[in-house]
Amino acid sequence: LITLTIDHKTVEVPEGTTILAAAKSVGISIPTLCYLNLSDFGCVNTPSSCRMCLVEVEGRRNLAPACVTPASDKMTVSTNSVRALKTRKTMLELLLSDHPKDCLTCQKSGNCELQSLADKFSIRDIKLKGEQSAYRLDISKSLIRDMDKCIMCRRCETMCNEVQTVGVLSAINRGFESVIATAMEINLSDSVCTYCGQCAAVCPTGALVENDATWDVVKALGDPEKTVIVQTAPSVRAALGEEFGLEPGTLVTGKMVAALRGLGFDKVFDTDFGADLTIMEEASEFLDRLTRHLDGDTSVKLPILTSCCPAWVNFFEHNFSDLLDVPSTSKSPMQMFSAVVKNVYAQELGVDRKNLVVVSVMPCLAKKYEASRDEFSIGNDYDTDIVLSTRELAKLIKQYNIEFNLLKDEEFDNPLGESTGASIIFGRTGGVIEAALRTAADWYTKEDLQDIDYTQVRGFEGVRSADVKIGDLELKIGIAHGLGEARKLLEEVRAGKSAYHAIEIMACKGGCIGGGGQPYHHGNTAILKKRTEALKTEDESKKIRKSHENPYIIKLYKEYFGEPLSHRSHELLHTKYFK
Ligand code: HC1
Ligand code: SF4
Repeated sequence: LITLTIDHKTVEVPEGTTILAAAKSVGISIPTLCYLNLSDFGCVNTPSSCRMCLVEVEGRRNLAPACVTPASDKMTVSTNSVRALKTRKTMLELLLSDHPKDCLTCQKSGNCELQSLADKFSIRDIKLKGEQSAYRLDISKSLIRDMDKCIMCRRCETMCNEVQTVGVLSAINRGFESVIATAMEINLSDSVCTYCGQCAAVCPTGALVENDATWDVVKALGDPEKTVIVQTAPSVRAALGEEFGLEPGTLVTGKMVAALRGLGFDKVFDTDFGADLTIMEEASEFLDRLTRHLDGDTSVKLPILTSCCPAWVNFFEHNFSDLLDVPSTSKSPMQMFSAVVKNVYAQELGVDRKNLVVVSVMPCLAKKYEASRDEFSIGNDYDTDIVLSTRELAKLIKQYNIEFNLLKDEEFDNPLGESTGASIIFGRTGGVIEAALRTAADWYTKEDLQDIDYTQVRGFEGVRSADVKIGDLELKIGIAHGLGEARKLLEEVRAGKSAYHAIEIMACKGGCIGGGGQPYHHGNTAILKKRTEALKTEDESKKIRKSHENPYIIKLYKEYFGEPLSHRSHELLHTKYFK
């Protein structure tokens, strides 16, 4: 350990600790804009470009950037000398001099780190006047990129290149001309962007934000011709409360349902029903491939890969198009749900599908893109009409004057609001495969197994390997979250060296609970773990915890689909992948 003094406080830290981390350990928060600690994701963003963290180190002539300067024994640091404060303020004014002054209409207003520093430093006038950047907006289904608002912190670049290994965003040019861009400055929609939204999740300003669809929902809700149905993804309930000041990990399922009813949706249903349906098909596919493989059928591909995460689907379509027959062909729960609503439930309701609007509330920005894929529509009539992120839903609830925290818990509507514990854990890493195991194990052993907590597949390491025994079968299960981690498992599959029977992949760290549309968590895994715990609580509170025991799923198969993998289920519940 080394001992130093920061703002007259004695600090003891291990050698190699930065001044920034040493200060934090004694409750001194030095401001930062570019720095982002993603060490749980395998990297730290420290371009040291924003100069917000400059501090005074006794004996040094120049101020030192605290994010990259190691603390040393007997060092004396002042984080709030007049020179440090003045320099920080000047740096901030410099950043603001080339920044649009449209805080009132900026989508990031209220969540912008630059805006909150400007307030903290009492900047009331930007004296420096200079040239303004003027880039064109890049609008895709999922994201809006406004490089006029970019402060070159490079967090998105680190996220896209190092964590996700997608490599879409990087800095080009020098000096005033420098900007984060795609290769050849093409639009994101023409690039290999997966729409995972993790760049937007870490952007400190409004340079990268979701394509906001709240007004489309307002219009649909106000249209008397339309029957508007909402479905909510498993992980939304574990994070939505944060937007209303509740502690991370507060489960708000009942309040969320009440709020959605308050907004005026005709039916408040649950994507979790779709997740149970996904398990029916995916577990069947898995057992089918597995038994044929064990019977010596060499045409069968193993491992099977889960396919419900749309950013992951984009990633393998772009990067592993030689392996398109490996993932499960089951549609995601969101798309299965919407297909059932538009093609089966519409008839039950006696509503023409063109007058039915399906709104999905998702933790994910790639879901906006997924909903717009051609294969999920009949002409211009899409199965999922509008996708809102968790953040957008919170905004809508506030617009409709609903006091979220005062709401009394309400229940989902039936039949498509009924779900099991298995579907709830879809929202966290390892949950989809655990849900599939709960069903596959019962089906394979022809028993009603009681030991259904597959704790081997749980955890937070980026890549995990689990040995699972079902009956006489010894299964090897792989789990990856984060696209960089997924790439490692995929390279093994490509090389024919994968020892796994099944692999679950989620594009975002933690799974959907860490999706790009969730309340901002700034790479703080403690928050993600609390959201994971919330889903565990809900799973354990459910009377039915296996997808194939959902009574409405049983009814749907009896009355409509027949068996999993039947002709009808192939028509409505399965999909294809494209190069
Ligand atoms: Fe997910 Fe899924 S779990 S993909 O992570 O399979 O978005 O929450 O809705 O579709 O159910 C997201 C979450 C979500 C789907 C389900
Ligand atoms: Fe990269 Fe994901 Fe952002 Fe696309 S959405 S640019 S893949 S981080």
